[in-house]
Amino acid sequence: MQILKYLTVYLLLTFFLSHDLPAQEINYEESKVPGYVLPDPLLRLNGEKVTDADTWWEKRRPEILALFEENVYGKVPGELHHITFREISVDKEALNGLATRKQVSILFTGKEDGPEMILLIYVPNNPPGPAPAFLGLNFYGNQTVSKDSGILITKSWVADNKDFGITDHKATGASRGVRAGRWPVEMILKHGYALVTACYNDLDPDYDDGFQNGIHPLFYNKGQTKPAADEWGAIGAWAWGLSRAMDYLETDPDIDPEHVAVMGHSRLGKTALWAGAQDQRFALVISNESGCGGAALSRRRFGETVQRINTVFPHWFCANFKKYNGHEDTLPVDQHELIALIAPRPVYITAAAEDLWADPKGMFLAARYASPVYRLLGKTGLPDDAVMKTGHPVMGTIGFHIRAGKHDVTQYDWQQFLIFADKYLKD
Ligand code: GTR
Repeated sequence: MQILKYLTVYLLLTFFLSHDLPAQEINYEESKVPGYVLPDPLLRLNGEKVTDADTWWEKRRPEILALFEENVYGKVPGELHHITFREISVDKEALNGLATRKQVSILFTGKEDGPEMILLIYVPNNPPGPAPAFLGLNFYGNQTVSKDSGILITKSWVADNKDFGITDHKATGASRGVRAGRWPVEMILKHGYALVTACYNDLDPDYDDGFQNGIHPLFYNKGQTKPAADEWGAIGAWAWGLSRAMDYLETDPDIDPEHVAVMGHSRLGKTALWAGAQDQRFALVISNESGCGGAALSRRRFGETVQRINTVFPHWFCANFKKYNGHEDTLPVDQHELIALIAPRPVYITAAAEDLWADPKGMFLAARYASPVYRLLGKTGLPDDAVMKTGHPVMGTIGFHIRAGKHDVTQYDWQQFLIFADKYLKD
C-alpha cells in the first residue's frame, strides 16, 4: 500500500515536472468555464454610459484602443521616414492571362540592401479597372500560395517544415504552391478581386530572439535593446506591416483602396483583427480561427489561455500582457472589444468544429458582445437570432461561421469570405 502511495506521488511529480506549465490545466469542458464579467464596451472608464456615436468616436473608442495598446499588443513606437516602394516585376499574362502579377518591395529604410517586405499582387485582367482586394500575410513565403514559377522565393527566415522541403530555415523551389489549398488564387481572381500577400517573417521572423531582428530595432532609441513593456511584440509588427502594404495599395492604380479586406489565419487572424482595429482604411476584416488573443474571449479560459500563449509564444504580445497570466479577470479589456474597434466596418469571424483550442464559442460570444457598438453606429452587428451551428454561416455586419473539420483555411472558408465580401465590398 505504502509503495503504491509513493509510486503515485512519484508519477505525478514526474508528470508535472516534465510539462512546461504544471499549474495550467487546459479546459475543454463548457461546464468548467469559470463565471466572468466582461468589460462593457459602452461604459467609459469614468463610469458614464455611451449612448451616442460621437461619444463613441471621441471618447470611448480611443480609450479601448489605448488599453489594447498598453496591455495586449503594445504600442507602435514611432514612424519610419524613408520608406520607399520599388516595383520588382510585372507580368500582364500571369496564370494563363487570368491576371497581372506584380511584385513590389517595400523598402523600410529606403535602401535596396536594407530590410524589406515583398508584396505579391495578382490583379484580375477582367473586368479591367481598379479592383477590390484581399490582403493577407502568409507563413512560408509568397511562393507557397501558387505554383506560378514567376513568384520570387522568400529569402526570409521561415520555420523548418519537412513536408515543404524547408530545412535550415531557408525556403527553396520545393515549397512552390504548397499552400495553394489555403490561397485559392484563381477563385478569388474570377470573383473580381485582387489578392495581395507577403510573408510575415519579412516583418519579424516568428521566433523569440529578444527582438533583435525584424523591424523592431529600426525603432529603438539610442541605447534601447528591446521594446518597452507597453511597446509592440511580433503581432504588433505584423499588423504594422499590413498597414504599410495598404500605404502601397493606395498608390497602385490597379487597386481600389477603398475596398480592401484584410484577412489572416490563426496568429495571423489575431494580426488581421489588430490591423483592422487600428487602421480604418481596411474596409473589411476577416479573422480565420484566430482564438486566444484574437476573437476569443480571454476570460472564458477555454482551450488556449493567456498564460499558455504568453509562455509558448513570449514574443507575440507586449510584455505587459504577461501580467494577466492566470489573471484574466483583471484585464481592462476583453476580445469582444477588439471586434468593437472595427465597427461599423464589416468583420467576419470563423471557427472550426474540431479546433477547440481556439474556443469556437468564445469567438461567437465575442461577436455577440461586440454587437451593441455596431448597433449604436446604425449597423446590425451579429444578428440577434444568430446561433452557432456547424455549416450555417451568419452574415450580419458581423459575420460568423463554424465549419466541420480542423484548424486550417479551406475552400469552404474562402467561399464564405467571397459571399461576405460581395455583400459589403461591392457597392
Ligand atoms: C498555435 C497557437 C494558436 C494559433 C496557432 C497558429 O500553436 O497556440 O494561438 O495562433 O498556433 O497560429 O497556427
